[in-house]
Amino acid sequence: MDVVTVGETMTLFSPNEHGQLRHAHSFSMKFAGAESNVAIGLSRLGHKTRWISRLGEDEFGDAMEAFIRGEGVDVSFVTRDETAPTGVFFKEFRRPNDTRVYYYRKESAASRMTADYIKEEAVKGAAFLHLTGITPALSDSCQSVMDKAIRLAKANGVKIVFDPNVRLKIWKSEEEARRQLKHFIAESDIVLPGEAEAAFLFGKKEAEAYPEDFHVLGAKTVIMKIGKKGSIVSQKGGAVDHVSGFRVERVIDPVGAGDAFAAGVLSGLLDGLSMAEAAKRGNAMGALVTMVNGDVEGLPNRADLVSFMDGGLDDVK
Ligand code: KDG
Repeated sequence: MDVVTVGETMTLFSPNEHGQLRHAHSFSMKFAGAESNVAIGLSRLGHKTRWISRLGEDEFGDAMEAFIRGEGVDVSFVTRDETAPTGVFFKEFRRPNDTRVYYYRKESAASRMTADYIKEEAVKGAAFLHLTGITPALSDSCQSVMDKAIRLAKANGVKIVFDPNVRLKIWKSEEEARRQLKHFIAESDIVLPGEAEAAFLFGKKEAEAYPEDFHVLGAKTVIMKIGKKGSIVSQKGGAVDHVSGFRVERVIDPVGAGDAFAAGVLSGLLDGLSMAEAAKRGNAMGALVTMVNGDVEGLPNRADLVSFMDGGLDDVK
């Protein structure tokens, strides 16, 4: 196994019209969740991935499991809950540059995951364990899922990659979010924050958010996403590189771009690229996903990625 990830995936109802959600008349049903997005992104590039989660014993759970399995992701450690539903969320394309999400996930099957569901054989042997800051926001038992997964990864020499994925709608408070996310950052080998997330975590303005704050907590490598400008790669006590982004003609749906970025970075590292080259692949993946509606629909296969990176479009200077 190359990458193991743990987290909630929801049924997504994406409106077929732009504007306020209250006026939407028809929706496309899709599946989306930060962690399975990463697993699917990697799988499309030929890497072996496993997604661990808990689904309702319902139609959405059945459809989701089949969809993710169909993408080549191992789902053999996914369990079912007969008394809690699969979570649901809606997107709203309110206006250009204003996409919102509305969750219906409280008490979902995934929020009821407990540490018992994380088995050593599911994590052992992987190169990377990918986790995000969404999972600990779901419930106290999901916090213990994170701690168990991290403990097993460390015991088995699996590198921990953490995307803070700050989702304030599901945290009890901003203080709690900061406290817990910093705890997981301190446990991680590689951290993939967005610029706004870094500013939130360390109480700074966006332009003042620096990877160094993450190093002080203990993170060895930080790759900070800086939107269309690309990303900044920083190694603890080492060099800081700016890796330029790719031009996006028109953003259709930005949700999922960070997950595509994570998949690109991990794919690059699995292929033996340098951190900066891996970040470049991440930048390309993120750009590709924003140009298509849906979290995973724009994730490329190898040929598509190579052609985009080879100058389908120019780099942003
Ligand atoms: O990163 C994209 C995710 O935010 C989206 O798929 C929904 O997993 C999701 C979440 O919890 O917000």
